[in-house]
Amino acid sequence: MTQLKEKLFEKIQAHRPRITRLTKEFGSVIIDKVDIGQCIGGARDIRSLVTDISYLDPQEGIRFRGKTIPETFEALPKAAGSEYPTVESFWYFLLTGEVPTAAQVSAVEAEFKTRQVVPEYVYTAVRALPKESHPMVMLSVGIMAMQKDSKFAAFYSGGKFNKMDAWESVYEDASDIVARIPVLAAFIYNLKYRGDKQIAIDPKLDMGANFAHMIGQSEQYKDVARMYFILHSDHESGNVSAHTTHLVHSALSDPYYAYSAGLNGLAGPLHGLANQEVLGWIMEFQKKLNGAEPTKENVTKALWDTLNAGQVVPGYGHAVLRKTDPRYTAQREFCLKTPGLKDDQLFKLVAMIFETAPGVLTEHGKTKNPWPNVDAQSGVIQWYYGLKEWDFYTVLFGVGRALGCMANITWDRGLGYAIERPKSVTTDMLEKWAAEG
Ligand code: NMX
Ligand code: MLT
Repeated sequence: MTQLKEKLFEKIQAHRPRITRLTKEFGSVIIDKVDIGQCIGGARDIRSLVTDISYLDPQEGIRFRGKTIPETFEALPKAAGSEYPTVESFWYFLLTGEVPTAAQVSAVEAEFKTRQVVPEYVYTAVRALPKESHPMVMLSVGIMAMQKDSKFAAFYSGGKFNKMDAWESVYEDASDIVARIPVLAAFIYNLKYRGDKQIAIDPKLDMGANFAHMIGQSEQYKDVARMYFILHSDHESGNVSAHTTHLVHSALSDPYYAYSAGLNGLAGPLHGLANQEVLGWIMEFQKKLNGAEPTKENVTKALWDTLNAGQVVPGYGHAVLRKTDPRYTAQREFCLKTPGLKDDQLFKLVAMIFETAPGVLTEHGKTKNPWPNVDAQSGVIQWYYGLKEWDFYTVLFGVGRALGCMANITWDRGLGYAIERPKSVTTDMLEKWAAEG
């Protein structure tokens, strides 16, 4: 067993009695009630999931294992020569809730090296898709293709399946997925946009740095990749990608089936695809300006044009958050402290949209949250560093989100959570309850 797996086992064993006690002694304690609006309106705010990996407060935003974004970046050991932690140190932290030592991070890095090689048949499967396929289709198919080697599926069908040990093979699959997904993503990038000019893994580099290297990016982009993957990792359990992954895995479908499904949810424009939509919106706006300077007036008009056409303003609003997303703020701060980026025209336009859109959305009066989310700021950074193929941006999100989804389902199995199966009702029933008041 690796050090990380041993530590995780210790944590899972310590946690199990808490879940047993809650279920046995306090199972009937009421923590929420459901109204008709929630039943029709996407189960909004209903407390019906449990995770200890992250928690989203509507005002404060995300905490990973109890730490805010600045606290997380501050606490974790940094990559050599960088202000940012490695993704490997964050993975240790998400899984165990403990800040790793430098030696523990090195052990995870070494473990990832042994896991990160993507089998050739996966590349063959992705190459067989039409080149015009969306890169999210390629990513989802690539993950699905790897299912053949699932250790969890082998454990289940091997005749010795038992609930107590099942987490171990989920951990194996989850770690393989996390280590391999940036390599698969880099392959897709090179296949689609660089004429299939592939770059080999550099075994000396940490995960974020190796991704930068594999897509032919600059030294500075290594920190962009580390920051991006960590920021996009997890947003408690109710978001579409995390929830889908959890739901599918709850049927004991293995992590490959589960995460491929999660990615398919992430590919929706109201979820992860919004970062692609933001860049598309900005480019369309610039085209209409036809060389004129962006001003508050023409930004306001473009926002109203979008709203009046019955569309949403991408990158704004949130199902839980009621303030500016701290992931937006973390990326904005990255822009402000990066020479060149802070004076970049596109960054200035994004900043102007930030000044304008909340007022317009408030006046429009529909959204419960007029403030920007993570997607409003992420694309401009990618664009600045030359990653201009914006239909790839959701793939970057998918690489980061693997960390949270895989940590969550490893714990799901560790704690033996049940198959998820909420109850549905009919419209007749709702009308009857409505009439009864
Ligand atoms: N622009 C215009 N209208 C909006 C927006 C927006 N950005 N956000 C919400 N609304 C509308 C929404 O469509 C709904 O209208 P209707 O009553 O006609 O159906 C109304 O405001 C109430 O919606 P909310 O309760 O505020 O939002 P909800 O929880 O249903 O949806 C989002 C949350 C994130 C789906 C929604 O805010 C949205 O569509 N935002 C734009 C897309 C986006 O940025 N998604 C990315 C989210 C973060 N991520 O990475 O996943
Ligand atoms: C996410 O990161 O998953 C999004 O902000 C959407 C959500 O939390 O619902």
